[in-house]
Amino acid sequence: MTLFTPEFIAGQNLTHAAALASDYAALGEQLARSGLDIEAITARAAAFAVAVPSWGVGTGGTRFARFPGPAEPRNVFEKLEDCAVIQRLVRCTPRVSPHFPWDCVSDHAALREHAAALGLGFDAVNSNTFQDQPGQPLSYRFGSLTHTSAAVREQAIAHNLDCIRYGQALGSRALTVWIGDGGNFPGQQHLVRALERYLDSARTIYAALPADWQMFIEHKCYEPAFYSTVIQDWGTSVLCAMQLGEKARSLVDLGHHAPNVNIEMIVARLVQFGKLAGFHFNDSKYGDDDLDSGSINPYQLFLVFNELVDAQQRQVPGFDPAYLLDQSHNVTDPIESLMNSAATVQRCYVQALLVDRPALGACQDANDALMAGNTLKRAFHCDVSPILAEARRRAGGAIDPITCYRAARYRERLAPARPAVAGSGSGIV
Ligand code: RM4
Ligand code: MN
Ligand code: MN
Repeated sequence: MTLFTPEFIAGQNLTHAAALASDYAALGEQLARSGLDIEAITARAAAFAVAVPSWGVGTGGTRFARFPGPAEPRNVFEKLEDCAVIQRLVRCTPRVSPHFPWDCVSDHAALREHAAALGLGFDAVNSNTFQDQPGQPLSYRFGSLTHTSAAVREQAIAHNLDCIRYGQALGSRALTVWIGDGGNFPGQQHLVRALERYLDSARTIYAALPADWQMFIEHKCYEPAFYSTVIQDWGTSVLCAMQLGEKARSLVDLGHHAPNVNIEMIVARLVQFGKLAGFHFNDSKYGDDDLDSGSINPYQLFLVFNELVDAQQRQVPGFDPAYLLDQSHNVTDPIESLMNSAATVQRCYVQALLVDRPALGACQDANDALMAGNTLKRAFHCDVSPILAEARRRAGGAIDPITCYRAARYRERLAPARPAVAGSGSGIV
């Protein structure tokens, strides 16, 4: 951590400062021709934040293998140190989303102080009833909140209540619930009864939410249940959220849909009915690949932000989605991947700010499909890199975060102090 001092970052920035100043000025002139004030846009970029998943700083893996990298974080304190590196360099990731029991400690208030000393706060807390923990009395092999056994359901509910308490101590204001429950074979589960059991369990959790908290319900179409996942899509998730009440909303993880699903349209629907909790940003080619945001389909991410900026500008009441990353890394350094993703999400937000909305609305009214599409593409094709880099520079971050990170040789220097541990809690598996 002490590697990334303001002096070190400023020193690294010297190499890029002149080019940035000139690119920023050129982009400013270009935008001014369209009536846009670059300073206003840079201010919006600077105000943008996306939370980092604590589980993302470990190397993930697949069902087949995990290839740990050097100097992996071994506990939540070290995970926070890595998150602080990300924030120091990109300056748009001030909060961390913790996952329990992976991030459990004996004193959560002390953890909060540790984070604050690193310049970090906490975002939504995540419960985990998709794995068995050592010493756990009852197994989640056949489900958790929807299990046929009341005792298993009670254990899973109790864990979620614990998560709310941990989150209160950490300063969080939301609980994200994702369950892997479901069936692998037709006939394995009674489809209606499984969802009834979910609603019963979820009601108990909902009732324990503090007044200013929200419950984020996360859907996913498959895996680990390959035939009939209980909370399989946004329809089921929003129906449950509506049953539970005001404080429950649907969370959209971009990787949790079948290929080619129109996710931006789902977002528009959730916004329209006041039920959008927020996002787990990542990208995928096939399913829940958990790749870096925008690495496969950056236009889709832009179109999602196009809906979000539209809602922001229409001043939709209660519109305040949570932005979180959720990804896993098999072949890259997690710090680098998370920095890339954070910058890509911020980039799409800024590009969406450039959309000429009156022109788009006129095209829509006139049924000018071609020019409507071109209006969006015009914003998407604009290279807003100088705005992102300038926002980072002004906030004390790196003009070029990856180059700056590599120059410090963080992993190499940290490796002796962070030897590999067998069965480390890092990563998804
Ligand atoms: C799931 C889902 C959840 C995350 C876990 C680790 O696939 O995306 O959000 O908590 O992975
Ligand atoms: Mn997720
Ligand atoms: Mn996922």
